[in-house]
Amino acid sequence: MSNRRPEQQARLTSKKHSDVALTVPAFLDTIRYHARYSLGKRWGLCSGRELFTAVALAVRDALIDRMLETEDRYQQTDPKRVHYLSMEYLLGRSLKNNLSNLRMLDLCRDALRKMGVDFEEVMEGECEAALGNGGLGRLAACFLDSLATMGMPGYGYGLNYEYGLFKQDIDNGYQKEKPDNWLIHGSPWQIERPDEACIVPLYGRIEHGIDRAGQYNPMWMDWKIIVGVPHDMPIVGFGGQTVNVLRVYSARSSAEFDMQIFNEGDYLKAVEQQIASETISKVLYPSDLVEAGRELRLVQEYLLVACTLRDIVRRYEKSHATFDQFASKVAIHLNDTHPALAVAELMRILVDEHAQPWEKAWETTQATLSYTNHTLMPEALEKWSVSLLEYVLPRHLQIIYEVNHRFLAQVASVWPDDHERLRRMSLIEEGEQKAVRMVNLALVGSHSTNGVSALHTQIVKTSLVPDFYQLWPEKFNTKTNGVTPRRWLLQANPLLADLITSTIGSDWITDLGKLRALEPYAQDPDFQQAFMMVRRSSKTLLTQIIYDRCRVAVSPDALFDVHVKRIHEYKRQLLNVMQIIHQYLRMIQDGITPPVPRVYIFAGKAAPGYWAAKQIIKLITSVGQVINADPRVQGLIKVVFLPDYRVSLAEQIVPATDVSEQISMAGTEASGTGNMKFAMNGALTIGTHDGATIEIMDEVGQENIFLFGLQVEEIRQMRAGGSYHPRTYYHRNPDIRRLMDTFASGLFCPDEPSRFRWIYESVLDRGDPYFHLADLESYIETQERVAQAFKDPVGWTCKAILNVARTGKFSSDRAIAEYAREIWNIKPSSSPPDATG
Ligand code: 26Q
Repeated sequence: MSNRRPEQQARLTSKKHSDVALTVPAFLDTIRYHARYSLGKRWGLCSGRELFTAVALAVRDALIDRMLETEDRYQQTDPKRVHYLSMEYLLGRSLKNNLSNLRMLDLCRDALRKMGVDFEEVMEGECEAALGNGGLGRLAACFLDSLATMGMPGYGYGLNYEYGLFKQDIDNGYQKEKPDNWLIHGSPWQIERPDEACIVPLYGRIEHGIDRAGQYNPMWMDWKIIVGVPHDMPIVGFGGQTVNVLRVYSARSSAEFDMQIFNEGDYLKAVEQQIASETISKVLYPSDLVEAGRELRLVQEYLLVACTLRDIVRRYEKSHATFDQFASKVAIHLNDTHPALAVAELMRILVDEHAQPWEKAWETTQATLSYTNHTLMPEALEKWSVSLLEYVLPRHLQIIYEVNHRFLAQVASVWPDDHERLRRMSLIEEGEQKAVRMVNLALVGSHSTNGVSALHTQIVKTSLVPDFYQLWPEKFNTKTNGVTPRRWLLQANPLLADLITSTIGSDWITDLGKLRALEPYAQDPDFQQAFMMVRRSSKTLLTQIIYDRCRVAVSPDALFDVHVKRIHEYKRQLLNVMQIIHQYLRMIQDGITPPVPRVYIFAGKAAPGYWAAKQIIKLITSVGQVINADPRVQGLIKVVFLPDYRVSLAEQIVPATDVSEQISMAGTEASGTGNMKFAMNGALTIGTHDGATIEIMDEVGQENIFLFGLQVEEIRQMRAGGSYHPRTYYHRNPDIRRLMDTFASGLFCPDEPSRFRWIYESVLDRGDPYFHLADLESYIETQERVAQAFKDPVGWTCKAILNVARTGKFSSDRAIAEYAREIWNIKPSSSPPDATG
């Protein structure tokens, strides 16, 4: 098994699955056809990118046939459909994924070999679609894969940002941002649909009219227009039976629709207006913190909501005369509060445009919408100032006030005279700057609110919105996140995928619980051997990448300790650095050699305006520079920061990871999804009692994971009682004192010794808000246990195999099945594919 080359192994998997009628010569012809007639190039003169485009267009042909078939199927059977609204989709590259799900990987490899073209080089020609920041956007992408794989009628809706998440350079150890102009050469995956463009009015004022029947009839007047042009991206499920659509909108202007300019006939102003309109979908907001009061972001959110709802209503009206069946045919899901204006927009459409009575419209709205919360951090909760909303969306603000009025009356009928409670539950935050609380709006306007792990849902109920939980306990539920095993195991780790398939068959690809059948092999010396070989070749590949990008040579026999995710104080990359500094000082000052050589691997982007996060990147690179150059610790410890963390880099890191760092302060990471990808690929987790990491422990067993640190309740009590004093740890523990002092001494920044003093002060003088010192001792001890465990390769491998075998729960297929059954009430429209082929 283990002496086969990757290519041969991959072929084994896909030959078995191959159900595609296409032959190698036919596929080759299609590629050549596209090179010539779509790109206008002679084959021999195509650049790398053009080769990619020609191959992608050939694959797109296969996708489009199946996409049209899928849409016909939905039209014929008129099933209930889900519409997933998300400001972010972190898709990454699509060519290999599409080939793999169509089971055309081998076919394509053979075809390209015949043409004398390197397969991997063609794959590298694709720009990544980085239309997301991190976890939330990547989750949306995994969910699309699962919906299609399970044959669920589901559409994604988003924005077609011209610039995705910024690219990260590391310059003198600091992060530098560069624009990601990913659409500069167009995308072969997007089908523009100008005929379905959508007209969106904004700004203007409300005229308070009375209709013929004497009813109040508000008129939204003097609005400006932007146009949303849809671009459809085919999303193919594994096996190729279902191809759903992700519809992303680009903003365009339409001067002739703009009442004001049209009336004035001012040409230059119209052109300026056009430029302004087109900036709306220009760039993804690069943050997981909310920046208050950004008008452009509000307009982006409304563009998504307005275009999507028009599309949904248009499709519904094609086959239904009234709105009576709307909620039984349409589910609309809000990925966080970013699209929560959908509550007001759906009410506006039903009441203003379709003359529905308020009560009936409200019943439909609540029954249609559902909402996922992804964050507890107070600074990440969306609020829009009343004055901005009044300016941009006056009618929506009016509707929100009416919703609030009726809602508070309901609360008052349950808890009369409880003014404090009314204040807390109101959709409007009173104060100097009145603001609409989007969490409250999403909660009130939907029938379901879910958290993304068991612990997170518990915190949502008891601490984020306890009043709402008391009022409507039945609305709250948990949907633990998941990740797609197609991208994160089958494609990212083909060697492990083949080892698994040759051992237990291929059913696991669409039924990840089947990995349990690997459990008996954890003790099998032959399997262990094969497993170790697979991991070693992934690690060897990563050593090359590390050398290419960081010029640091590392050994694949060292323990690869990996901390990759967005840089954020709550995620505590700093805790990891403290531990590294401690290890280093023990070596050079105490002469203690660690049990095993280790490579600490970091990667991740900091929001451009997040000073502390950017300083932490500089800290990691500075510590790396000193340690990597110190001859006293050669071969024992290395620290690297891989620039520009993104989906494709994660695909290379995950299979090569021994230890996965999931060390957020308990109660801060809603779920995490990286944690799942690593465990599924055989990394052992060192982590806190936070997010879904707790559920990973429940699955893999306490003896196969390293959990440490304070739990949510302990932290809460220490906070409440004012009993956390970081200085006590500093004075009590000489190791902690020694490592903390390096932040003040300039050991890691001799050119500017005060550069990291802020860390010393923030931790010791400003209360250490993320409890680094409270968890440091147990983290250090636990890292010691990790090293001891790694010294026993067979014992370690056994644990790693059990991690793979027991992480089936964390497939996004399981998550989507739960959403479909318990929230959306949708069913597969075809039987799921039979992975045995
Ligand atoms: C909001 C307003 C204005 C600008 C930006 C934003 C914004 C953008 C992105 C706010 C939040 C985000 C992203 C949040 C996010 O990724 N949360 C993560 O969601 C994952 C999927 O559920 C969880 O696993 C992570 O724990 C959670 O941090």
